Amino acid sequence: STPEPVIEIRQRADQVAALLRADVHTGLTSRPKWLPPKWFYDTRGSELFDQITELPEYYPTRAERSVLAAAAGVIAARTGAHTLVELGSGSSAKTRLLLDALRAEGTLRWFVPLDVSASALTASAAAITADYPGLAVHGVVGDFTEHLGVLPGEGTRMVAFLGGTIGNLLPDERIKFLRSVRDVLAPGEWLLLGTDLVKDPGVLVRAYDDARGVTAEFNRNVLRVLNRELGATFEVSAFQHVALWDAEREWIEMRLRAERDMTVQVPDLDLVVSFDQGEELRTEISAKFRRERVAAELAEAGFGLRHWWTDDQRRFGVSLARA
Ligand code: AVJ
Repeated sequence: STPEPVIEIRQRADQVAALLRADVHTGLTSRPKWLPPKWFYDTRGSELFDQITELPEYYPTRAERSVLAAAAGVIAARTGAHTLVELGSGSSAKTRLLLDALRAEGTLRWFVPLDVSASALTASAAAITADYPGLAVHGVVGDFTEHLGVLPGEGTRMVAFLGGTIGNLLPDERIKFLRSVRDVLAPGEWLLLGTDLVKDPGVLVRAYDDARGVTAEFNRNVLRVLNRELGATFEVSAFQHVALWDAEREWIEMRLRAERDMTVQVPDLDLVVSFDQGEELRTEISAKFRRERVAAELAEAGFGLRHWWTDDQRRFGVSLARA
């Protein structure tokens, strides 16, 4: 019989709540105002993100999947990984391509998904356990920038960080994060990293400002999270979705623009925040990469880039790096 998946809690709900309060206080009292993108992902936000991945304009998910479908066999043969660790695993959809290849290679023994969402983790751990008999599934509830700690598993480990989520970190946060991954790996273990690539700005902006307005809803959802979790009084529909390409820093920025002067109460923080008409709140950066930058940042963190793949249209890059 299949064993139950283990779920290890490295971050409890009350700790998440304290981090939300601290982030919102810092961000809404800064100039310009900002909020970290991790707070998009409540149940509704995760559903909206899943819808985004199916939009015609949002190519990264499909492009990365096509790379993984083509490269999974080589990844499995080259790494011979016994443990697959997936950071920010969400619903673990693309993970199955890697699990299948490692199973075919005959090395797969452990799967360790790490996600901030206990509900997403529990659901995906149960589904993977059911579909991969004999696989030990050990989920970790935590933040990948804080709770890598000691990674469970055995044998050679491969840490997968897919979807281009590394692009949501600022350059100094990225290097700190990559070093923390390097620190939990032994020499000879592996990092598989997905990065969206620099391309025509029109294509990029459309991917973050789709015709159906799903991304706009996803963006505004962060205000609903603040209303629910902190008793805030944001009038969600009075904020306009903005997506722009910063050509110098090579990242997409999402913002919410106040359509008129507004005062917002945040009772749980004893805070009153005012917005001028047209004022913008930054909610996400999504950096786009070139191969040279990926290689340089990996090297700075102590990794060697051993393989680089892209889809046939060179929209998305996947790197296999050795610690
Ligand atoms: C899942 C974080 C990689 O930055 O493209 C999608 C999130 N934001 N549309 C991204 C997102 C707006 C996505 N990541």
